[in-house]
Amino acid sequence: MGGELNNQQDKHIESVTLVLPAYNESAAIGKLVNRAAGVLGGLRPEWHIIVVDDGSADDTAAQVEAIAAREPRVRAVKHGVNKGLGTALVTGMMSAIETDPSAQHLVVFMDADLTHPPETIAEMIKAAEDGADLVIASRFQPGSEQHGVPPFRMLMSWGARHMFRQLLRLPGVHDYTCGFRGFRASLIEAGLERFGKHGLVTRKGFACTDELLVHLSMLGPKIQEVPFILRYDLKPSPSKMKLGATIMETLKVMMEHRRRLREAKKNDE
Ligand SMILES: Nc1nc2c(ncn2[C@@H]2O[C@H](COP(=O)(O)OP(=O)(O)O)[C@@H](O)[C@H]2O)c(=O)[nH]1
Ligand SMILES: [Mg+2]
Repeated sequence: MGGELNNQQDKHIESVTLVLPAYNESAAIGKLVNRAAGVLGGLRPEWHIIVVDDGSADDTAAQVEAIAAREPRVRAVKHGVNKGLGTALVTGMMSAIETDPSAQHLVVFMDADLTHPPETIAEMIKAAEDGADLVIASRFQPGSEQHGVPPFRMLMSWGARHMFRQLLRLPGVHDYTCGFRGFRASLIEAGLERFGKHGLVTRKGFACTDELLVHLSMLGPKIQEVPFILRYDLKPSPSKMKLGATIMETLKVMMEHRRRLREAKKNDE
């Protein structure tokens, strides 16, 4: 069967691609891409930034294209219409691994709203070189901080954290719902092979983030968290998360995964 992960690979990270899913992020995107380009350039000579512009109605794509005209390592991949964060994640993953699906290529996903510091990518590379296949920038590690997060959002992430830990308990994982993560390209490729392009992420909305994690966890990757400082106070535009839909979809992801684990256990017996 395809979709197997080779855990015996060389752990060195040679190249990094940062994928930024963006929907109407004109207030943040230009500033963020320039800052991230500076950070990545200081980390590895081989780096790329891909902005997945998901049918934005503002000049998000135009700002990225202006930067790309002078920096060929930056590019925009555009959806003609808004297809949702889940579809944008898949587009970003496929574009990122197209030319380099190797284990030495780290693909990092991050919000495009200035709340996730690209400087944390240095720690993510270190964690990968220590052996991780999947690195989570976590809000729940010693050294993590959260600034400016509205109380209801704090409650939601706290609730999701405890429910995921009760129901699924992935070793080493405390933060199941943050979109700031690094994946070896080889893990993404194995995930796409195992679940298919339409099966790795089926949720169109924000629960896609949790779904991607639980699906990839089935391939047995080594997962490690690094702390980061969430600067929600710097967010220049309102959140695009639909609260009610995200809660419902997240519960579905948890239940589906529990069912899958139970069936797998039954088949083993
Ligand atoms: N491609 C794509 N990205 C989206 C969509 N909705 C939100 N995003 C991006 O997903 C990230 C998370 O959204 P954000 O508003 O920051 O959510 P929050 O940080 O959870 O409040 C940001 O980079 C958004 O631009 C969408 O429909 N498509
Ligand atoms: Mg955000």
